[in-house]
Amino acid sequence: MSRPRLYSGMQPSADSLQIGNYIGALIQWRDLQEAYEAFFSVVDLHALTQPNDPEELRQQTRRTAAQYIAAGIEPSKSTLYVQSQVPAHAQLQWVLSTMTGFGEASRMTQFKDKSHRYGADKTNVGLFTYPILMAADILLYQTDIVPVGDDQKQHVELTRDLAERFNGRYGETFRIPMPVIQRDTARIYDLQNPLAKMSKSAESDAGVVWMLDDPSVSAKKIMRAVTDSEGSVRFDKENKPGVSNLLVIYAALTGRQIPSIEDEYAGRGYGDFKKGLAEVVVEEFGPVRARALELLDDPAELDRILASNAARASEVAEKTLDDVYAKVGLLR
Ligand code: AQP
Repeated sequence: MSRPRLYSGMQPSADSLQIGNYIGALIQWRDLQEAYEAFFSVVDLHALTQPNDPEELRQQTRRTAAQYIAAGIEPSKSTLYVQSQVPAHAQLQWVLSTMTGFGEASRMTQFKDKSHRYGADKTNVGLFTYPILMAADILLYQTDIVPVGDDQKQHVELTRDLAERFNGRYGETFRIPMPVIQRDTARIYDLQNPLAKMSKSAESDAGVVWMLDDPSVSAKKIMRAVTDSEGSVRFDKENKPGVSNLLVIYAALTGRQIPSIEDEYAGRGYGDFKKGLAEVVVEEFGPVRARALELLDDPAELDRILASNAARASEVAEKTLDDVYAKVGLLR
């Protein structure tokens, strides 16, 4: 019996992913790839909405793919590919954009936030149509579930609306995908500003732990993480956001429950706790980093893996696109 389909992706918007990407997404992806027929994309077309140096973007795309594999996404089990290598994404986006209301797209809060942050001069139309490209990504694969952070929920809802609209107008074409929202506890915050989410595009990298950072650099960042003056290791998101964030990271990487970590560090200072967490981080990411760097040492082999996975993705995507083109009246 065929497994249900899963689609997710990340933007190659930095040289390295950060540990929020790992805890909030990659760990789940790795587990879900057993039960689902999974498509994991490096969404380079989405990354074009930000200014990029072309050679840098190519490198960041390879580096992102290498980190997926190093984190345990198996390209022989899941389809791990680069979005722009499957032309159907951009082709379906055009059709869907003709069915999206201007007002509807204008309501997307991520666009409102980002365009406000960048200012009108630096806001491109691609940023505005970003959610429609995301809808195309998901719908091409007849996806059942889309694991995303809660910030992306609105985009998956738009995807569902567009799929229902298309199906209503032209007959059953797209499967209606369900968002699977990661728990709030899977959200990781910036170590220097524990009220802001840890992000690849953070203004300062002092509070961002990169997956490919040298272990000694990551350890230093953890030792310098902002805490509070209370001195007790306990979870209290509202009053102790810094310590709570460190506890969430600790628990996520060890599979332990937060109370058991609180018990272990009861009566000990933040220094000990941070040292313990630094060891956990170094232990987790040491092998991931080594594997990613090994893959990046042989870009030709990595490109070969990505090309064969893109061919596999194209086979599925082209079927959906053909059906769509025929239904909307394009000459086949
Ligand atoms: N801090 C985080 N905590 C938990 N999950 C996170 N994700 C990102 N940051 C955290 C999850 O990682 C995936 C990456 O998605 P993306 O690259 O498309 O963009 P993003 O969510 O905007 O991630 P970044 O790191 O903040 O990238 P930039 O700075 O480029 O926008 C998603 O599943 C997300 O939920």
